[in-house]
Amino acid sequence: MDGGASGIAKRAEGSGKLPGDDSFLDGFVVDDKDVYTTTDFGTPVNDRTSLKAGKRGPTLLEDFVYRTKLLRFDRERIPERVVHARGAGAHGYFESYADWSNVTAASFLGKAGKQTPVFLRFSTVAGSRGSPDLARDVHGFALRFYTDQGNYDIVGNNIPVFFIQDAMQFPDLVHSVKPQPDREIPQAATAHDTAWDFFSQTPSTLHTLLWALSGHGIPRSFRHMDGFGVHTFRFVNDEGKSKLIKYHFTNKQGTASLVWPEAQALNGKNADSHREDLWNAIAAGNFPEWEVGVQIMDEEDVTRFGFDLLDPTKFVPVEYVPITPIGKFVLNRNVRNYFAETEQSMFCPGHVVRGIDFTDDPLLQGRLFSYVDTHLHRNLGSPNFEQIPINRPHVPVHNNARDGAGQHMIHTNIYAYSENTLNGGAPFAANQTRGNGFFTAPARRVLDAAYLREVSPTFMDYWTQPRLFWNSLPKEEQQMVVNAARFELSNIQSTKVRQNVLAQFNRISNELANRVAVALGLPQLGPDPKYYHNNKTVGVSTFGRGPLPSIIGFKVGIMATTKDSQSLSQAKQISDALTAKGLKPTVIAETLFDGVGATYSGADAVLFDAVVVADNTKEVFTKGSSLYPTGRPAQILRDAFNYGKPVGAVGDGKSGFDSVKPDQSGVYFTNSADDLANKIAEGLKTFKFTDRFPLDE
Ligand code: HDE
Repeated sequence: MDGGASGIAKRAEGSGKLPGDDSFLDGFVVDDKDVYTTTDFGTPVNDRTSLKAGKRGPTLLEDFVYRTKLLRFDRERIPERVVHARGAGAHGYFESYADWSNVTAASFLGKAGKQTPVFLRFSTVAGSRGSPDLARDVHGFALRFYTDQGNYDIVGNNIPVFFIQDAMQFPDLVHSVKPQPDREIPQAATAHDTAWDFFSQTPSTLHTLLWALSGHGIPRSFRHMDGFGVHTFRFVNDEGKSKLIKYHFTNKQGTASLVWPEAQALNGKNADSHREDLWNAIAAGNFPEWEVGVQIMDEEDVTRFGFDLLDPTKFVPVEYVPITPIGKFVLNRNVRNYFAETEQSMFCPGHVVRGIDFTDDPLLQGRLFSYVDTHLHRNLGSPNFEQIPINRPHVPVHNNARDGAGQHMIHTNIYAYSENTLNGGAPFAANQTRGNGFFTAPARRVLDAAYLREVSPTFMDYWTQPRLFWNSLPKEEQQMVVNAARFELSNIQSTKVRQNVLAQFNRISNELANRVAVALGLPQLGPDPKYYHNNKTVGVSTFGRGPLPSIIGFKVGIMATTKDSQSLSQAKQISDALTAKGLKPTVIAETLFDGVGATYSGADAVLFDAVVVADNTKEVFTKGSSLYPTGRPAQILRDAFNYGKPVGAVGDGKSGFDSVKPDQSGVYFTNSADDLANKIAEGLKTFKFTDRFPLDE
């Protein structure tokens, strides 16, 4: 291995492949084909049986083969992330749409068509590493650019605002949402007293909470959600002129979310649905894409919109500042080893490059400390986590940092101090004009101010923007928020906490508060109108956004019976027609059989985006069988319908739909396999037929 970061840079450059490939990791890959087992120090050995004194005798302390095998095993885990423990990552590349040097000196944005490798890790926040994917939660969106001027990480989320305004509050937030400490229940859920007690006492949480209670909390998949940088950052150009910016990562697949009962059931049936969807899409060559956009604002705009751009609980509505698309990224390569790449990826908001700068957002400022600190902890105290293959920059690293556990570099410069003369002064200090260095925006100022532990008065309106969000949701998604709040609050024990939450909701909307109150058996509240307004914005819902641009990789269950060859051959025909459209059909029958991919004992509506029934299947719905739970085939259809999925049937397959009227939207009865496939594909673009979901009167 031609070790060292510069060696890696050369390999990546010389490979001649798109930067989206992960060839920069090639030098670290270990493949075990046709080789003998060795110890960690390279001695070929037999590690199948321990060394014993006689056939039935005790294992000997001398057995270094046993000892090294076990001591390695005993240390396989590193601490999981204290938050965002559950996640999945993939490689890809970013491509700049243009030369953006008028606004930023960042080299990866310096030329139209310029490509930069990226690694993205998606996550949920509250659950532990083994928790199910479909927890209602904010979702992490941590994006690393391996630029030719060093690594740049945007450690964002799928919701554009955050719960709190000061990093000092983060441990409190996390303690409140994590499982209650006595019994460690519930896992990956906020439906418990401590979470809502904190939320109701910290009204800055309300805005993010409403987003999480809407479809944004339960996306269909990582591919179908957007990302946001959340904080306001700075772009700085070569002349030192700076702009305030907000990042948007807009997915090109279309935004799609599940409904809550569906998400809960899916967690039981397939706890890995999000990571599986991402993996399968990339493995099949259906590479997901996001457009990178920025809202660009002047330094003077910081309090112009009626809120403070340094307050991370606020977003900038697009009516105020449009989003300028600056590039796109594509995820086109799965990891080769989950632990080595995804688990050991260590993102840092403080990983920045020339042309980018921070702002004084107190949450961002606090994060700049916490991530490095947590990585030191996760890497068992060693700062050399930056040298782990997935974390290395693709450019040479030169500084006077030395040694430490797991040091991989062989530093030959013995003058590891600055200033020196004996090494000609190198490594030199780089800055705005020398060595293409990082520099702080010259416009940045600290006001002449006293030292305070106080919240800025410009941060104290916690209700206007949640109301803007609420007003802007279609009624189906408002209902979703109400239902989610009813679920969460009916699962907590304390009436006092429920009342505190309703009082906060009531400052956002009297209607919201009272629709939740009614389900909790609590009295209706009079309006608390100080922050009420009728403004709306666009682009904040997950429902009602029009047809999805892409349905590639969506899953369709085709119900058939092994008792009828016609039913099976028609299922096959439907399957072929759907496959031709880039969908992933699975034929379901009583037993596995040629062309049958799932059984009624294993299949469930939540495993599919749409469900259809082949002809000649009547018996499946009318006769029971010991091969599957009572009523299961009919239940699959009923659930699919109730979860708002497109459903349909050919011929007498219709008999399975005991309670479904053919004239409802998203229900397709036809006499031809091809026609059904066409209709289902069309229906999948709508994804959820929300008119099936009951609304409050
Ligand atoms: Fe994080 N956050 N966070 N966070 N965060 C972590 O770092 C923290 C915040 C986000 O896929 C931790 O490596 C503080 C906002 C993502 O590896 C930790 C504050 C946003 C990830 C940490 C915040 C995020 C993390 C845990 C101030 C969106 C996963 C393990 C209140 C803009 C990254 C780790 C990955 C992870 C601290 C708030 C996003 C402890 C102190 C706001 C996507 O360092």
